[in-house]
Amino acid sequence: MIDLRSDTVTWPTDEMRRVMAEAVVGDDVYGEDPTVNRLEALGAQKMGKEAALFVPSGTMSNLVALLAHTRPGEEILVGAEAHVYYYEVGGLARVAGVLPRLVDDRDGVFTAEAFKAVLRTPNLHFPETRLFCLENTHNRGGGTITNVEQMQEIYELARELHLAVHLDGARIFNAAVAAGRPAADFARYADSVSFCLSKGLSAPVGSLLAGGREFVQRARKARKVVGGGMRQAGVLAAAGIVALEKMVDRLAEDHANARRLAVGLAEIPGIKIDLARVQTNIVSYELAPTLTEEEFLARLNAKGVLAGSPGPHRIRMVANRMVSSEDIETALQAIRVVMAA
Ligand code: TLP
Repeated sequence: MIDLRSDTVTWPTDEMRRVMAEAVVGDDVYGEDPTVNRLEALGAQKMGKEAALFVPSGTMSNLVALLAHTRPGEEILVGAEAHVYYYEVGGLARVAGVLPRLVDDRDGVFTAEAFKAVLRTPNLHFPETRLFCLENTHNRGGGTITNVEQMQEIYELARELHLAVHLDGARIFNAAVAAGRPAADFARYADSVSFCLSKGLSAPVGSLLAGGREFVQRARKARKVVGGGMRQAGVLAAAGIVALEKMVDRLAEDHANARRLAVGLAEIPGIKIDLARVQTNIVSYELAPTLTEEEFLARLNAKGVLAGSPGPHRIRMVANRMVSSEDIETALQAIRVVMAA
């Protein structure tokens, strides 16, 4: 099977499995796991932040960030297409108890204008606004990048309003590699940043939530609330260290494969794709109205290719370490046959 459903399908590398077996561990709830401590320090350093917290998933990382930034009943400004609003089972409302006010991120990019457009002047009737939530790269946007200058403008707006900024940087290293800049250049314009080790970076489990020391202390407590305090988690953190030290540069291969795939797709009748949106490892495209996404995915599956669908007549394919450039050619051929039928 050529699995293009997500970059989450990546298996740990041989080196990861080796360091996991040999990891020096302790009880992390006591702060005594040296490997977790090393991963957290490394993650903080990569983001240019004072501290970081190891969490089991990107979903928990975003949730814990909301719990640490807000109180129930407060309002957050979040992208209408953002993962934290769209794909996290409503945890923001159900667990954090915050009210989302939606910002237009349909183009897969966040702008200060879009935030300004939904800001309200304080009023007795309104909830207190507390936080801006960004996502970079933007998953539903198709792996699109909000550039550093746009992030800076949003951050300056938040500062003027005394609001905090959280960045869902699940794929921040994809943005960094594509832009040819360190991830810290992006993270600089957020008070907290969540990033995943288990996507293109291939660790089996885990995300990090980085920010100021005091924020991370609050986040540590919030992680305990949601049952995310882990014990000998150094076994997992060991793979995370390899992910951060050795796997970032290779994301360029995924980007090249995504581009290869997108260019091939653009030539297939019945497929509509905006090549300008293919900026990292995600390829999102539209099928002719006569073909449903279910039909397309089933026929493709029968030819040994797995993909996903973010909505009606839409298909998402994500380049990842398990898929070679030859596999991309094979997948393209399968798509040509399905579309010709
Ligand atoms: N995204 C997954 C699915 O949940 C859709 C995927 O296959 O892309 N933020 C962003 C921007 C994400 O894309 C994801 C995962 C998460 C957070 C959550 O991470 P996990 O899966 O570790 O909870």
